[in-house]
Amino acid sequence: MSTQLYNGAEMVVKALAALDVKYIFGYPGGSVLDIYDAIFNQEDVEHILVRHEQAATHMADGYARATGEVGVVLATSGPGATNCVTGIATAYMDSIPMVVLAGQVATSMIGDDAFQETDIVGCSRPIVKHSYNCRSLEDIPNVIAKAFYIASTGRPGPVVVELPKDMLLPQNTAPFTMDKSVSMRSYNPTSKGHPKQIKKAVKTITSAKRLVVYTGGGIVLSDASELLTQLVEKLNAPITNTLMGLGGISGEHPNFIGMLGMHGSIEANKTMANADVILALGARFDDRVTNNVQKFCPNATIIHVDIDPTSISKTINAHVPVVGLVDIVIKQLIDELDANDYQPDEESLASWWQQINQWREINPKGYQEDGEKIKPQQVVEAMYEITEGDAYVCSDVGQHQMFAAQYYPFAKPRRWINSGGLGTMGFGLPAAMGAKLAFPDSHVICITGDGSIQMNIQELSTCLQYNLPVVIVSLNNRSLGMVRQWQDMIYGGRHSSSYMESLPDFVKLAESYGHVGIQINQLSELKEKMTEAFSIKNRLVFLDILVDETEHVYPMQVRHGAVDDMWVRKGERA
Ligand SMILES: Cc1ncc(C[n+]2csc(CCOP(=O)(O)OP(=O)(O)O)c2C)c(N)n1
Repeated sequence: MSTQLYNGAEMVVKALAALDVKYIFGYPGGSVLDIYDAIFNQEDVEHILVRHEQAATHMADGYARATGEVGVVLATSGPGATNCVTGIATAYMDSIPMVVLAGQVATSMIGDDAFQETDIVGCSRPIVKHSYNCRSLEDIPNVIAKAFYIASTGRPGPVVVELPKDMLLPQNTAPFTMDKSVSMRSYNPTSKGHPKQIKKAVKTITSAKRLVVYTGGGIVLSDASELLTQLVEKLNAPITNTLMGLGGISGEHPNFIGMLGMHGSIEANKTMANADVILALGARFDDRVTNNVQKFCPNATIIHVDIDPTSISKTINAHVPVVGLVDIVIKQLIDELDANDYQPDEESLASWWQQINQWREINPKGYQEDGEKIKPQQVVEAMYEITEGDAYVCSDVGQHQMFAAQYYPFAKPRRWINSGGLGTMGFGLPAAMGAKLAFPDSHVICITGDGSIQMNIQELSTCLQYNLPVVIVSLNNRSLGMVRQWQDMIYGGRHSSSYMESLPDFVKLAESYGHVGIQINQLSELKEKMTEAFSIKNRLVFLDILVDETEHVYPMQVRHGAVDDMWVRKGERA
C-alpha cells in the first residue's frame, strides 16, 4: 500500500482544511509562493487577497470576533510579516484567537541578512500568546494544530507560526500525519473554578448590601451571555459592561446601567464607587476603567473571576480570586446560590436601586441637540433606529468609537467589534469586512472618523473584489477629534496637528473604488439619506457625514481621579 506524500506547502493547506478553516486572509511574496500554489490547487480553503497585510490581520480578527472561530493570516517573510505586527498586537490586547502563518527565508540562510529576512518570532514575542518556528516538514500539521489549540483555549490570543522556505518546497515530501486531539504537558488551562473559592464568592455575594456585577470581554469570548443574564436576574443586581464587554448582556436589559470607565455612564461609575461588593467577571480592571488605582473603590470587597491567573490582582487586589472559564464559573455560582436556597435581600436591593436611579437622572441624554449642526450622537441614534439594533458594528478608534459604544445598545454579544485594548486606528474597515464575510446577510457597519478611515482605505478595493457591501458611517469632523478634545481640555485649546488641512473627497474616492458615496451635511436630511444608504443591498455605501466638529465625548473621567470623578458636560463635574 502506497502512502500519499505531500510537500510542506500542501501540508499547511491540508492542515487548515482539517481544522475547518474557511478563509485565510493574506498577501503573497517569495517565501510563501509554494503555499499560494497549494491554495490554487484546492477548494476547501478560500484565500482573501487584501491590499495590505495589516488589514489581513484585522480582517481575520473581525472574523474571529464575529464568529468565535480562529482567524487565519498568511504573510510573506520580511515586510509582509512586519506589516502584521500592529494587527497581532491588536488581537493580543483583546484576547482574540488568531494564527499568523509567516514565511521565512530557508533555514540555511537564517541569520545571513538574506533578502526579506526578519526575525518575526523575535519581533512579535511580547505580543503573542505563543510562537513556533517550524523546523521539520513532518511536524507542520501538528504544529498548526497546536497553534490553533493554544490560540483558542484558555485566555485566547494570537500565535505566530514561522515557515522557512525550505520546509515548503515541492521536491521535499512526507506523509501527512496529524494527531486527532492536541495534548500538551506544559499547557493545561483551568476550566472550573475551585469549589472553595466558589463557596467564598457566594458567601460574599449573599452578604452584600450594594452589589454590582462588572463584566468584560471575557463574557463575550466565552459565549457566557445567557448564563450571565440568568445570574443577574437571580441577584437582581445592577450590571455594567466594559467597552469590550458590551452586548454581554442586552443593552436594553433593565438591570444594565451602561458602560463604565473613562466614557462610561455616570450611574455605572457611581455604582462602582459606592458598591460594597464588586463581582468582576472576565474583566481585567484596566486603566480605562479604574482611573486612579489608588482611589479605586477602597471600600468594596472584590471577587475577581478570570481565566488568566496573571490578570487577577494585577492592578487591583482581589479579595476572592477565582480562576476559571467565566461561563463555567457563572454556572457554578448559580448552582451554589441554588444549593443555598438564595433569596434576595429585598430591602437593601430597593434602596440600592433607588439610589442608582437617582444617579441615572444626572445626565440621561448625554448631549445637547443643536438644531442645525449634525451631532455625532444623532448619527449613531439614527443608525440604531434604522438597523433596529440588529447590526454588526465595527469601529475605528476615536470619538466616534465612544459615541457608538454609548448610543447603540447592543442586544447580543459579538455585535460590537472594536479595538479596545490597543486602540488601533485603521481597524474598523477590515474588521467589518471580516464580519461581513462571516455574515453576508446581516447589516455590517464600519463606524469611523476621517482620520481612522484613511489608515486602511486601500481595502475599499478588496471590498469590491469579494463583494463585501459594508456600510461605512464616517463621522467627518475634519479633525482627529479625540486628540482635539484632549487638546481642548488639557492643552488650553492648542490644536497641534489635530486638524487635517487636506482631506480627500470621500464620495469621489468611494466611487473611484467602484462603490456608492453619499455625503450628508444637513441635519434635516440625515435620517432620509441614512435610510437610503442602508436600503442599498449589494453595494458598499460610504456615508461621509459632516458632523459638529466642536463636539466632545461626555461623560469623561477626570484625569487621575476616582472612578466616579467625572465631567458631565463641558466645564461641569459630577
Ligand atoms: C494607529 C494610531 N495612531 C494614533 C492613535 C491616537 N489617536 C487616538 S484617537 C485619534 C483620533 C482619531 O481621529 P478620527 O479617526 O478622525 O476619529 P474622531 O476622534 O474624530 O471621531 C488618534 C490620532 C491611535 N489610536 N492609533
